[in-house]
Amino acid sequence: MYLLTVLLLVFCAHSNVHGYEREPTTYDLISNLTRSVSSILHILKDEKADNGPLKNLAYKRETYQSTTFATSGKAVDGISNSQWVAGSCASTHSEQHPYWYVDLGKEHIIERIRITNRGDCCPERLHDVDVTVAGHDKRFDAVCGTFSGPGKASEKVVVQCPKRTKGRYVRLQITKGSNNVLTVCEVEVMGR
Ligand SMILES: [Ca+2]
Repeated sequence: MYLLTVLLLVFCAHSNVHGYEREPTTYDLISNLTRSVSSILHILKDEKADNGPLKNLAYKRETYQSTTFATSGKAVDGISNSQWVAGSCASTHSEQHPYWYVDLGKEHIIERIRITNRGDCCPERLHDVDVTVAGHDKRFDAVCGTFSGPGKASEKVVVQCPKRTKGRYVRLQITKGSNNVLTVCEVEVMGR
């Protein structure tokens, strides 16, 4: 029923745009029908793209952070081990508003962010984390969500973005308090 409605709407739209000053020929009708089918295929293709399988877009992408105590890339190495001695957690030094971000390489639809918190020590350090998204211009003005915390040991924090959030860069930043250390053992950006 939905398809039939779309077909009729698109067909009518094409008929209006290409209004006839004469009786339409069979060629005109076939031509319009072809354009209508083509439009529908594009609509279906877009819908399919929106509903495709989610994958971790951050895996082994370029990463950056405000200061470095443990390298930022450890958060996208595909290893979620939350024990510091495993050597797979990224961390900043202590500062007021530390941040970490990943470059996904190109713009994607982003559904949610999953953050693995440190498990062997100081999980409460993860608090008041703003997750924002930016396009090519690196203006992090699209808010995905906030984790107020404080985090629990080895917690998998999930921040769900508003529907159809799109961007290339995803940033985590602690926005409240002072003497903050941002430590993340894995950051997965789930999207398409
Ligand atoms: Ca890791």
